[in-house]
Amino acid sequence: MRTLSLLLVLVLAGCSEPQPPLVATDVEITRPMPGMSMSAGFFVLTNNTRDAVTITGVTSPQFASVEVHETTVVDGVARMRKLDALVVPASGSVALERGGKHLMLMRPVDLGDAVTLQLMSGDTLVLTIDYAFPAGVQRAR
Ligand SMILES: [Cu+2]
Repeated sequence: MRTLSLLLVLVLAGCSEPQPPLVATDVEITRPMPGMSMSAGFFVLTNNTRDAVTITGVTSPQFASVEVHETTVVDGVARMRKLDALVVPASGSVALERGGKHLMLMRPVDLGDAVTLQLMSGDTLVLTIDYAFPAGVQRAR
């Protein structure tokens, strides 16, 4: 029974700290390249619930348009396509990263030192991400 009790303690310990249902980590947003009106957003979304969360839209006060894209390489040529939905599996995570799924932030509006992203599932706001550009890094990458 020792193993079972230990497991039970671990499970209870896990429950004692309420976790937010959806968490974004490793957030990085690029500044628009000079002369360009597009930025990219990368982060890992982790779903702490037992139900899949489907992101159907992203809005930002700093960009006129935000889309979820996926980069795929076809015959050696990288192409981006727009995704209509981004599913974060139950008790799982999805990574938005260079060369894969990512956010495309288009047509900046009064872009300063910070970006706010609002992730929507239908009409429901499921997560707000506040990101500040690293100080002193003005150069686009
Ligand atoms: Cu893109």
